[in-house]
Amino acid sequence: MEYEYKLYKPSWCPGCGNYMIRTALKQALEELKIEPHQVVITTGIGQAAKMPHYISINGFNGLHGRALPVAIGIKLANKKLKVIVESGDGDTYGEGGNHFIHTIRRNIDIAHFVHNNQIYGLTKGQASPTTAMGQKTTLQCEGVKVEPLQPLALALIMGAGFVARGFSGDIPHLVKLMKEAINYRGYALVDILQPCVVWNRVNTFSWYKERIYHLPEDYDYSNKEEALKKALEFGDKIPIGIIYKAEKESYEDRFQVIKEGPALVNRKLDPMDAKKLLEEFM
Ligand SMILES: Cc1ncc(C[n+]2csc(CCOP(=O)(O)OP(=O)(O)O)c2C)c(N)n1
Ligand SMILES: [Mg+2]
Repeated sequence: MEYEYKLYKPSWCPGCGNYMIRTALKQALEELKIEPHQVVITTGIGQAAKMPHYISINGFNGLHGRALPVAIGIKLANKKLKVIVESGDGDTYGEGGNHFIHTIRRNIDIAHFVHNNQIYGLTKGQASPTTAMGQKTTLQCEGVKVEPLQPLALALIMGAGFVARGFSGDIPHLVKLMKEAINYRGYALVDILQPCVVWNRVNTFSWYKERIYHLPEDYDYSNKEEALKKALEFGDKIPIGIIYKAEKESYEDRFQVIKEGPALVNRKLDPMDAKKLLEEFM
């Protein structure tokens, strides 16, 4: 029997973009016929990071900014699992910025869905790394005085093989992106624009809707220079879709010991095997 993911009542605010991301995630997993024992979601801390509490899925909350290292450990131990990381813009690009950069260098087989509401939601509206320069927040009352981080361009420059942007207000399109990212072998980033209806009164649903457009059918996502231009387009017009995609060898496949044979977690380990190694020192 095909599995239907159950949903639990969230503590998200009414109208929050997180609901649509959860709807898209449920649909993507069900359409790909992935059952709960085949998938795990790791998150950090934040409103976005509560995702595994509200859907019947294996989940692991790491520390703030630490969703990716947990995901890497899980994937290396059990390569058969589909590993998905969900977290906020602050969690991913701020506290977890270092892990973001170095996970891309590894190209480990993870689908990474960032709920980018351009604000620290859980902690009540401080600027995140993607909040626009000049935007007033509950903390930056004179406006933000640093330039925003460009996540898609950064991912591209670091060598990510799958870079996409979605919008929580366009669920069918987001489902397609999520399915492509889950099926991609390697690190796949989907930055999802997600209005925070309480703490970010600038980047609202209508603000995004006025600016967002779908990349055209004939857009060539294998052209990295074009992709970089699209990745940097964030103003009067904001493209959504797969911005860049290329095949790359994944991290796991670079290690013969992981690539061949069963998942590490399924191998029989006899502690006495270590005896041979210890004998050297006796
Ligand atoms: C190391 C550390 N620093 C700060 C915090 C406080 N904190 C918890 S969630 C959060 C912001 C989360 O923002 P984001 O990742 O964008 O998620 P959102 O709530 O917007 O979905 C902060 C600053 C923490 N828990 N740990
Ligand atoms: Mg946020």
